[in-house]
Amino acid sequence: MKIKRIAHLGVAVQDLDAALAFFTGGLPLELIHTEDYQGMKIGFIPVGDSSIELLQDLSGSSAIRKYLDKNGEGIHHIAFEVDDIHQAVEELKAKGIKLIDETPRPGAHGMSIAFMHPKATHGILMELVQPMKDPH
Ligand code: CMX
Repeated sequence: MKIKRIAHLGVAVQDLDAALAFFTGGLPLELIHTEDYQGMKIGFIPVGDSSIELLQDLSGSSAIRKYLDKNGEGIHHIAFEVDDIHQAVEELKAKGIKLIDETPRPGAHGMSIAFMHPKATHGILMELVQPMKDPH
């Protein structure tokens, strides 16, 4: 497995528009993409070769809702881009590292994704991502 870069930092926010007032108004950054995904509203803000991924709960029962209720706003996860996500998942499984997604699945913004479990990663929720060649 080759880890190519930090693709994004996921940040849990209560209200995407309110967060954008800071991230794109207070800071000189730009929103390039928003998407509704699995009960969340997600906004992507490039920072150099990486992005900040703002995550707002929409459904009332998303992974972000539970996190916000427990911890409040803040960094939710780190995503690493890998060269081959299927091989990466198999390597982690062979090493006995606990995964949330034992098989890669379609994520936001045209990525194939797989999460590791925070209990296996020193308390940090980590995601592997790889751009999907054909998202359809
Ligand atoms: N970072 C670090 N630890 C976390 C965490 C996070 N973001 N979210 C949960 N945890 C910890 C909790 O603190 C808890 O620890 P304790 O048992 O010590 O209290 C433990 O993990 C279980 O957490 P929980 O609140 O009981 O929540 P769940 O078990 O329901 O779910 C998790 C936790 C990580 C499995 C779930 O949130 C998940 O599947 N996340 C992956 C999907 C996701 O987050 N999607 C949004 C991102 C979208 C994208 O980038 O594509």
